[in-house]
Amino acid sequence: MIDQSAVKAALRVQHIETPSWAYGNSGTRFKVFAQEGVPRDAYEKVDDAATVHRFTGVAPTVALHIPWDRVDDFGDLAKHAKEQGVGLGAINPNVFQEDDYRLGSVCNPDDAVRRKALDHLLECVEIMNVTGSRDLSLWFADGTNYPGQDSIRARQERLSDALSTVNDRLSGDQRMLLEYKLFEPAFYTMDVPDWGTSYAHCVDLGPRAKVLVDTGHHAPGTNIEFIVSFLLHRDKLGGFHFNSRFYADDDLMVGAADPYQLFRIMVEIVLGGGLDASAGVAFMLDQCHNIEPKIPALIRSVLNVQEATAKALLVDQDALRAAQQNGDVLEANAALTDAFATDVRPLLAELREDMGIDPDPLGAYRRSGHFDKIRDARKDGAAAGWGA
Ligand code: RM4
Ligand code: MN
Ligand code: MN
Repeated sequence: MIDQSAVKAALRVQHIETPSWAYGNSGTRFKVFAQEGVPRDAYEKVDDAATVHRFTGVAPTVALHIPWDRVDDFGDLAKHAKEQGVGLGAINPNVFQEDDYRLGSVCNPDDAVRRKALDHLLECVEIMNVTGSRDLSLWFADGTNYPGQDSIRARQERLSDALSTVNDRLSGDQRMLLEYKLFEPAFYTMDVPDWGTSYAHCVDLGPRAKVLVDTGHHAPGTNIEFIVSFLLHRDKLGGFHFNSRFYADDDLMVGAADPYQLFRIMVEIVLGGGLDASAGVAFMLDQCHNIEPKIPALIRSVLNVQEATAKALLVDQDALRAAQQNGDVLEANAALTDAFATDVRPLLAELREDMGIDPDPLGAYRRSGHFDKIRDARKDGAAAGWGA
């Protein structure tokens, strides 16, 4: 028998971090469709993250991307976040949007460019010191497009050097999470193409360095839950960038393309103790809402993660283990599929009532009239976004 109150207790403390960049305008390389009511600066992005938290109760932090969210005083931004009921989460350096980075950032063959990229990473550690953020999320667009373009080995050495300098700057409970991505923007080699490369660097770096799994960064057919299980077992799973993909790095809403995959990932998290705070697994979203309204899309995404987690918590682990031990393939599989088939919405509605929030977060947001308010308040000035 599953203890429903234990399930609710686990869900109550699961924190899902939203990304500041998901609140701004975004698009593909073909077109950015401007939306109304979009935040104009980091303060307003924080306000929107606070709105998502108000309606879901489980999204108490927002990740920042530097320099997209650069402000004069990060202490003041942290204070503003606190006043709105949220905190500032992971800091994401951006070393991919300047002309200097044509041949890469920390792996660039040019010393001066490498130094510039490293300085930005170190500046982000300084920002963490002010915001109180625990995690530095590192994603490098570095790689090559053509065979022979640069030395694969030398680039790995440059990467190690930069990572170890950053690692030495971390203090307290600070960590660095190293994200990998199979391809794009480089198409021949990426310098951190897969979890194995990230894992090897993180092992070298020691306990502060962990792997960040962005669910959209794998080849089609990759068994992501295997990676999750392996890394968690080795104490090297730093966290997730959740999103959905149909083709490439689509950045669609998590749980939209393949809710069963999300469930299977959360099953490995639950079985491996990854929901315990001591496991240090950060549940973050990394999405772009190009055609759908942003705040409701983020509410939907948070709910999707929560639903998958609830279903994973409903797996009858005793029955699963017994079936596995008996070699009963069908019963073992049924332990998972039964949990996946359970409608967890009534349980989550109850949980929300216990938490003092509306049981229907999306409906409540729509009824609140909040969107009309921000649309009017943000009529003037330039919306934040990629501006492509
Ligand atoms: C990358 C990667 C990073 C994100 C950027 C915007 O593909 O997922 O995490 O910060 O996109
Ligand atoms: Mn990502
Ligand atoms: Mn991505």
